Amino acid sequence: EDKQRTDAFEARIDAGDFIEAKDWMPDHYRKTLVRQISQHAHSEIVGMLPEGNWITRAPTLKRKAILLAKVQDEGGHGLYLYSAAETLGTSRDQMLDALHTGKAKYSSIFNYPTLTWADIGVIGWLVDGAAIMNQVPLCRCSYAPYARAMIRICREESFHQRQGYESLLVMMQTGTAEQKAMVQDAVNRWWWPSLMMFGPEDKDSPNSEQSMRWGIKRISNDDLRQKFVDATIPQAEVLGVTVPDPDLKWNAETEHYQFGRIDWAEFWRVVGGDGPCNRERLAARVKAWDDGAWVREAALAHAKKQATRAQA
Ligand code: FAQ
Repeated sequence: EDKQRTDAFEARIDAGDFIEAKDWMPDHYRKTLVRQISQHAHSEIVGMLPEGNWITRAPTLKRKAILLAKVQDEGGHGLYLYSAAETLGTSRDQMLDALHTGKAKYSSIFNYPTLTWADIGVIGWLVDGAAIMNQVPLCRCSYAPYARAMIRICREESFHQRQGYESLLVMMQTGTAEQKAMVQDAVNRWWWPSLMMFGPEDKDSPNSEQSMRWGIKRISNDDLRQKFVDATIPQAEVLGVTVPDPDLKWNAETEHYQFGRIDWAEFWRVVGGDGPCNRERLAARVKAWDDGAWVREAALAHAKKQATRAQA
């Protein structure tokens, strides 16, 4: 019977149908989605930390208001994504427990420090830029609740990317020599980690083949990374910065930029928990959870009281 159901499911996927929460799906499809969506949600929530670090030090009221709104959006993205994952039968408590005990991953990029104000602009430009490149195809993910969440998220990410690029343009066009150097230094530190956001090369990506077949991922890690480099280098030229890659060159035949070798040892070290800020990020999330215990207890006590009253 399962074989029949699986065949029917595969046929729907091949026909370009979207799968809804109550539809039958293979266990492995469900597991893959819970893994990817929950890790995506964790990335949004952990991703608030590097930028949150600069809210109190933003240089003007305008920049502070923008940054506050951006970080708040990220909290919202995390919540839509946790909700999308919950439709697959997992609970928020289970997902958070997996994050807090180090079992669930979140994007490697958020384990790097934000050393100067220019990092905030560069995160918008490069990190949100990479996020959009990866997330626009997810708006067509075969699992409909995830696809729907991604539509709204992508609209907001696009504002995030632009605010970052605009703040860098201001620094590069009207800033002091010191401010310009600060932007270049931030680009030097964030360039390679941004390319790593797309995940391992296709040949080393254990989940890609099945996820592509099921329409969970629509474009491969390497293809998205290439699209990102092709889109970003002209933007770097307008900005007046260079990327720290001596091997970068335009290939007129393929009409793509060729880029140098990514340090995969660094990538796996950071994914494995040993990046510059992994411990600090996880400790901040665990502390926030522990500090919020009284709120959860109060909410439960209130709900119980309401229920008893409704019965009486
Ligand atoms: N970091 O077989 P694959 C944002 C893991 S954007 C850490 O290729 P898959 C917005 C991968 O999980 C960032 N781990 O895996 C924002 C797997 O391990 P597992 C979040 C990584 O799933 C901006 C193993 O390596 N975006 O937050 C990374 O097919 C600014 C093998 O890899 C998303 O999550 C990595 N970079 O492809 C917020 C998008 N790459 O799970 C604040 C949705 C790979 O088997 C400020 N996710 N791994 O133990 C995806 O598109 C996919 O999951 C990929 C990975 C492409 C990330």
